[in-house]
Amino acid sequence: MNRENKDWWKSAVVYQIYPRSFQDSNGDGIGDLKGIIRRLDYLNTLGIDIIWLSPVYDSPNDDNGYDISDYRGIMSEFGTMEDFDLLLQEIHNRGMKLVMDMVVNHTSDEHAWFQEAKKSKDNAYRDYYIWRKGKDSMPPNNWISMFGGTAWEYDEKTEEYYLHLFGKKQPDLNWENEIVRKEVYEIMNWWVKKGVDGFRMDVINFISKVPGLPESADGNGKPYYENGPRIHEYLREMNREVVENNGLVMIGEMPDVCTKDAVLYTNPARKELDMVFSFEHVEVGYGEYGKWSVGPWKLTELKGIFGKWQNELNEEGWNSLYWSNHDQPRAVSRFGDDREEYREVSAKMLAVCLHMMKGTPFIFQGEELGMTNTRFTSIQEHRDIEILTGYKEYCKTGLIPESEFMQAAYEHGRDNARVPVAWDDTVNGGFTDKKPWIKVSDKYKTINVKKNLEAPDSVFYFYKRLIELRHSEKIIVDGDFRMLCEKDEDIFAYTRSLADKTWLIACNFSCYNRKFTIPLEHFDDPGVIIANYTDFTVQSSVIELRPYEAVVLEIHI
Ligand code: TEU
Ligand code: CA
Repeated sequence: MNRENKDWWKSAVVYQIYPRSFQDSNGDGIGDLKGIIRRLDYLNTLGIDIIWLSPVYDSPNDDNGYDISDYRGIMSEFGTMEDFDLLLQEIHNRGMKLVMDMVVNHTSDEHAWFQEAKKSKDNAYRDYYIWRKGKDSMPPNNWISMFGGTAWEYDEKTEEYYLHLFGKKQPDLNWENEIVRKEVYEIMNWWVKKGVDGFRMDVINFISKVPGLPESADGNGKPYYENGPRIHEYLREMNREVVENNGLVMIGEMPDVCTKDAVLYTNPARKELDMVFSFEHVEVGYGEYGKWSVGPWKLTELKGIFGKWQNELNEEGWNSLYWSNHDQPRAVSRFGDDREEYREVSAKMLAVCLHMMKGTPFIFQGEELGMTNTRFTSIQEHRDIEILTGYKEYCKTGLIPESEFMQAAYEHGRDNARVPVAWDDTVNGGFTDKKPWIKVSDKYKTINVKKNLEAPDSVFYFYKRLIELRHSEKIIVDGDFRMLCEKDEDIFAYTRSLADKTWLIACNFSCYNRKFTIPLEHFDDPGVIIANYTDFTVQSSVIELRPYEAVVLEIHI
C-alpha cells in the first residue's frame, strides 16, 4: 500500500490500538510502546494495513491521553520518543502504515500554553483559549459538557471562566486565533516529518464555535459548536498547510455529523478530509439521558442508518465503517449476541455485515477475537472520566437509580473497550504480570489471542479472510451498494455490484432460523464467497439462515 497511489486508504483495513490496554512490556500494569512492537507480527498476520494509534503524547491522563500536555513528547508511562521511532520503523518495515490520533479541539490544562494563559488576562497565551466573564457569578452560558455538568470552569485568579466541552482539565483551544491554528499545523507537520502516514482528528467538527457563544434553550450547546461557521475554512487551511499532496490519510471524528455535512467534509474536490467517523448507528437505543438510559433498538433502524450513509456518500464521499472503538462497548455485546453459544458466530456475522460495505473498515483491538463487554461491579472499579462524571451528574443527583446507571455503563460504557486485550490464558490474559490499571475480562481464559490462533475456524481467521477479500476483490472497494428487505427486522441484506459481477450479502441478526429469498429471476448456482457456518450450502433461491448466519454469494442477475 503506497501513499503515492491516490486513495490508497480506500482498499485498506485499519486496526485501532488503545495503547494503555494493548500490551504491557515493563510490568507496571499499563500498556506501552514496546509492548505494541512485540505484537506487530500478530497484526501483520491478521493482514491489516493501517494502525490508528490512540494518543501517546505527554498527558496527565485525565481522559487517558485525550488531554495532551506536550504534543511533541511521549507519555512516560508509554515509553520514550526512541521507542516511538522504533515502533514507526517496525510498522513501516512490515508494510503497514501509522495514523496518529491528533486532539486539537482542546489541550490538557497542564499544557504550557494553558499554564501561561491562566497567569493573567493580558498574558500572550490568554487568547489561545476561550475565556469569558461570568454573569452574576454564573457561567457565561448554560452549555453542558459532553461528560455532564457545566462546560465552564471558573479561574479565581483572573476572575473569568474558560470553556471545556469535555473534562475541566481539557480547556478548548480558540481556533478563531490564527496563531493557534499555525501552532497546530506546525505540530502536525512535525509528526509528518517523522514519517507518520495520517491523522485521526479528534472531535474535529467542534473547533469552530458560533461567535458570541449563545445561550442554548436547554443547555445543549451543540448547535453552536458542532459543524460551526468556519469549520470548512479551517479544514481547507489544514489541508493546505499539512496534507497537500503528501498522501496523508485524514480521518475526522465527528459526533452528530449528518450525511449532508459528511459529503462536504469528504468530497475529494473540496480538499478537507478523506473520511469521517459518524455516530448515528452507535447511538441506536439511547434514551432520555443519552447513553445512560438503555432503550430497545430495531434492526430496521440500524439498516436505515447504514443504507443512508452508503447511498448518500456513494458518489462523492467516503465512509468509515466501524462497530466499536475506545469510546464504544464491544461490538458483539452491542450488536451481536455475547451468550457463549452465539458469541463467535455472531461476531463473524457482524464482521461480514460491516466489511462487505463500501468504505474503510476499522477493527478495534480485541474485536477480531470476539471480545465481549465486562461487568464492573462498582463505580470504584471504573476508570473512564465519562462514566465517573456521568455517575456524579446523573446518579448522585438522583436522576438515574444506581442500578440503572451501572447497567447503562455495562451496555454502553467506554470502559468495556478499555479492558485489556487477552493474549493467552495466563494471569491477566498475558497483558501484564502485575496489577493492571483497569480490570481484565473475566473471560480471558476462553477469549484470547492464543486460543484464536490455535483454532482454524476462529473469529481471528475469519477477519483475516475478510481482509484478504478486500485486498483482492475490487467489488468490495468500488461496487455499488443496494439495500434489500429494508422492512425485515431480522435480516440485514444488501448487494454490491461492479460491472457484470453482483455479490449478495445476507446476515441474520437473530437467534432464530430465518428464510431469505435470493432476488433472482431464475435460480442458477451462486458461488459462495464466504460464510460463517462452515457447512453452508445453497440448494434453491430460498435459503434458511440459521442463528446469526451470514453468507456472501456471487449471483448472476
Ligand atoms: O470522543 C468524542 C466524543 O464525543 C466521545 O466522548 C463520545 O461522544 C462518547 O464518549 C461516546 O458516546 C473523542 C475521543 O474519542 C474520546 O475518547 C475523548 O474522551 C473525547 O473526544 C475528548 O477528547
Ligand atoms: Ca507498561
